[in-house]
Amino acid sequence: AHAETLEARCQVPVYACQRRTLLAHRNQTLTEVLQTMAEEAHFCGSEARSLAFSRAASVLKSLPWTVRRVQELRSLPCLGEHSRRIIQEVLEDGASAEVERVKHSERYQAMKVFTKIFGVGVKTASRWYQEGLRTLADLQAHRAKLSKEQEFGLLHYDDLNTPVERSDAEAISQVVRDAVGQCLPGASVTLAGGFRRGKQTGHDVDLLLTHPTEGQEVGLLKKVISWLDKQGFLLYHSSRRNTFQAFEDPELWSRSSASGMDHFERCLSIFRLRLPGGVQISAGAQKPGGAVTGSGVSSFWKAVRVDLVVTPFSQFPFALLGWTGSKNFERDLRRYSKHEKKMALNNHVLYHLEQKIFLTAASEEEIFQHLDLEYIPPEERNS
Ligand code: DCP
Ligand code: MG
Repeated sequence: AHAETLEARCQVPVYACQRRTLLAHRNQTLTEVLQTMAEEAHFCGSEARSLAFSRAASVLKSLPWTVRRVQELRSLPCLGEHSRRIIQEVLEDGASAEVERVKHSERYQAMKVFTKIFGVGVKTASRWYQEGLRTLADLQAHRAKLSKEQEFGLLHYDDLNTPVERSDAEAISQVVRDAVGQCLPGASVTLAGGFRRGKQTGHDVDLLLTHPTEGQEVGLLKKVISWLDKQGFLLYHSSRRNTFQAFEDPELWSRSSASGMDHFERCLSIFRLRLPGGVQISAGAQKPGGAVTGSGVSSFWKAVRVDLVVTPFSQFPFALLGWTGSKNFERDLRRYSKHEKKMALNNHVLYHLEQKIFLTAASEEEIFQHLDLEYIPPEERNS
């Protein structure tokens, strides 16, 4: 009865960017099964279905009570028939037969193993599955043609699939801060992504670099990478230049931003993180055996995925908002901007589609103000 009173009183907004979602929530069991279904749909290329399950999970994460009966879901948004059915099964039987079938299916398991390789997406993983491959050992025996990125992904598979601890993220931020300080005094390094939302672990470290004098940031990334490389911090890196064109058709960005891609100068890297207490080993030293064989246990360093993103100062608040996540929060911010405010938001700018003007912002708070949204701090963006 208490839950139903809460439900009656609780108007859950449709857009994730209108909800406050803390990391710890009350419906873990249900959100996990829905996220498995979202992942499975994504593995099948059914993005709409995947999105529906993600949105359902996201709504449950924001609830101030634990759902015990399916009737409590009556007035909630974003809960489609399929999600409700699965939730009901879990509530009544303790598990959903459909979700169990998915989790144990050969395809889901193989896709999971392959997509966990850095640089491998659903398309490549599906192709390997079609070709009859199922495991990493199959992949190696088959001598599948790999990109440079994938080769490193496979080599450091175990490390890159070990959660990155907050202390690792802080240590790497500090190393990058030292590098940036050497290359361009006054430039700043900001930890974004899940760690900024308060997560204790993550799959990578997302760092934003900028300088308060616009233009000074040009050329910074090359110097930083070269410094890090010389010090032996990089196992792999690949950079992309800035391709943002301020005078391009704003209608185009609103579309390209839907995929979560931006145009900043960026470096995808694999860091060689020295572990505290370990003896110093010379730069370039290799772990005994490949990561795939699982014999890298006794080493004093670990491989960590790090993204370095350089932003011009005037775009920094947009980049910070975009790179803080969560993905559900970002997606809904863009959707809300477009449909409720007739504005196009991406990681670079906010553009009013009818007034045809750019709305500038010096902070994330100002962006929320432009959008008539209550400010939601990073810790409450875990939708
Ligand atoms: N992002 C983006 N454009 C990209 C890549 C990422 O806007 N080309 C955004 C999406 C996420 C945020 O940056 O909201 C961080 O991406 P991650 O995949 O690292 O997600 P998290 O940091 O939230 O998760 P994890 O803790 O697993 O690293
Ligand atoms: Mg991250």
